[in-house]
Amino acid sequence: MTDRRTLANAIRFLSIDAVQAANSGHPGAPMGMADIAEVLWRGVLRHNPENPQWANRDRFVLSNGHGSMLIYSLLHLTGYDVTIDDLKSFRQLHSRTPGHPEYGYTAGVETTTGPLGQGLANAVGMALAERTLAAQFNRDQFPIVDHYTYCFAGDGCLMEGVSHEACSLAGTLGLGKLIVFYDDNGISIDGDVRGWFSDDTPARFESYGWQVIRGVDGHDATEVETALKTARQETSRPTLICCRTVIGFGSPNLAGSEKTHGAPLGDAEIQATRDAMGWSYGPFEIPADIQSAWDAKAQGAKAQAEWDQLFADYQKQYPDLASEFERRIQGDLPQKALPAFDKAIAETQSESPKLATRKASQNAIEVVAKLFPETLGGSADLGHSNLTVWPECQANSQDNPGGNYMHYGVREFGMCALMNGIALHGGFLPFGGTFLIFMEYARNAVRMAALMKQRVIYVFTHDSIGLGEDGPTHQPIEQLASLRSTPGLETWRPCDTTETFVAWKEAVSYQGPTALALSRQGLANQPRAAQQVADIARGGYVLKKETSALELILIATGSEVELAVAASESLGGGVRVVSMPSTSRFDREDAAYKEAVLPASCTKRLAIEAGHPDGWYKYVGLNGDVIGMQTFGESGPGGDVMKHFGFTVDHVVSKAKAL
Ligand SMILES: Cc1ncc(C[n+]2csc(CCOP(=O)(O)OP(=O)(O)O)c2C)c(N)n1
Repeated sequence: MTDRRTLANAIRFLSIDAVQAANSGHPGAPMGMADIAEVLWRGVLRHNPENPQWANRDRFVLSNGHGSMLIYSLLHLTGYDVTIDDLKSFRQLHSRTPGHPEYGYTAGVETTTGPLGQGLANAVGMALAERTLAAQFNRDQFPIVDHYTYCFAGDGCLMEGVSHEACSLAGTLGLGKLIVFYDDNGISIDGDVRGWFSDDTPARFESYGWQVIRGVDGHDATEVETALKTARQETSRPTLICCRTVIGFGSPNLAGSEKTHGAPLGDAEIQATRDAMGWSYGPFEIPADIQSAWDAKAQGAKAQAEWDQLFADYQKQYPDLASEFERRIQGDLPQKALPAFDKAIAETQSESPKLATRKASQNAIEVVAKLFPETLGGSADLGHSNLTVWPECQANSQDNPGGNYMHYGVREFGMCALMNGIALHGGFLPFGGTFLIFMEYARNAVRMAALMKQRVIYVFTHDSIGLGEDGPTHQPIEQLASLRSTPGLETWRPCDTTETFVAWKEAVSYQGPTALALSRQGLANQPRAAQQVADIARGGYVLKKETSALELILIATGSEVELAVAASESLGGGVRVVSMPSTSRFDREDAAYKEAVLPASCTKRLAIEAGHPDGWYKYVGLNGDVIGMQTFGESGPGGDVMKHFGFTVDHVVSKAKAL
């Protein structure tokens, strides 16, 4: 029987050799965490390498994503579809082993990590999803949802503020099946962390309400195993296992040094490490006995077969619940939901009063929650401002783990990173609200949702200077432009109830994230024919057609659509008003549709939006103009602020006439 250190060395040398071959990468963390990984992945982790999608697998997140060769080695050794050739092409273009673990590129990678701290927050989201799904679907004798979420995190993850947001909430929620290994090696890129990181990390996590297992020797498999056992026995608190480790463990001259963090060891040191560790095999060579000791395929197939049997019995007893579970895990929409949504949209067109779009969104959420039982809403402590609460929603908590509404607290970044974890886990349609301006606190998690193509919906209210009195700290200027420039993120800024309903319908059916930018102030519902209602989903459409030869096009979004319509009335019959709630959606339309909405022959075009103007020039062209915001706003009643910055009929009319 091969000893555990030797098994762990397989990870070390695959990592060392791949980094050396790529001439770039991070060997230190995999070398330091190899012994911990060996304990977790050989025997404890319940997974099936031949079916990485198995619904009840344990989730594993490498939050210190720079140590990507650790997870690639583990996936290869345990039998996932990650070959030795994949490891040899580490960090090469189009390989399945990119520099940082990327969701969708490599079988077994559960989330994209690299932006430190966020993987940990994703893991909290996964553990929350597991508990919520379990509460909704498990029945007596049928724990069909019953898995752990494990996470590796380094000093960098714990220095990042988002780790506080996520772990504080995990403690309050009592997520007992979340187990985090802290790689306490005392080193980050600049060297010994004591100069910049002197927190009492165990005490910090204890204060969050976590079980903390202190002082584990991360190179002693028995100690790690005992800690893991203790962690798994605690079911009402998450656990942090603090492991003292040595970065670059095994390298005779570089172990313990930041020099191993992010650079190849070099041929001479690699040979010295081989000699010191008694590893007599060549680069990328794993002897058969070591390979078979790692192979988890049979174990995984057995674990899944047991679960399959459990699920088959569950199916017999609860056929409807079982098919609903399968639908939710696959992320399919309920069959009747979209036609029902269309009916709700049509109703808004015939009977909506003047409403703020945040209020219209609340009405839409009521429809969404009824049609989509997978809805898991929430807000970062602005539920009654964002209007994300709906009459039947139930707060999710330790006492009510099946609840469909999350009080995320004042934690925008944590909320958005958790939502990514929830979406990745599967079974849910997460949405979360905050003010549009505080999207900036969450910015990188929004970007990660787009990068991973996760269906997450952001309810960003108070979408312009029109919010008024709270002033420039709260008034978004450049945020819409920033959201619109994010690849794969759909941004909608609807002008009334009907557009808001359409935006929600598009958001729930889009495989990627959607940002809804919603007004605080009331907006009248615009008249539309059925075809115009249908065209909203195309992102831009003719809301008010000219009644004589076309002379001028006014393009607007959100609260400025009303203004454009009013200005068009003063400007005469040759004016067309185009409402463009989603530029990215409109951009994907074919040329004929775009030409029908914005005919090239009409070069007099004016765009109006109370946000940064730059993005609008591609629609108005060189002869056009934009009324937007290039300064910060001001505090004052919303109407006065809008007037002060030129969002008036007179100003629109005079700008239009000047074209
Ligand atoms: C948000 C973020 N900031 C900065 C970085 C760049 N970075 C990558 S690793 C690292 C240091 C991490 O230190 P630690 O977690 O202790 O990792 P170790 O050196 O032990 O491998 C930094 C600053 C990053 N990846 N993400």
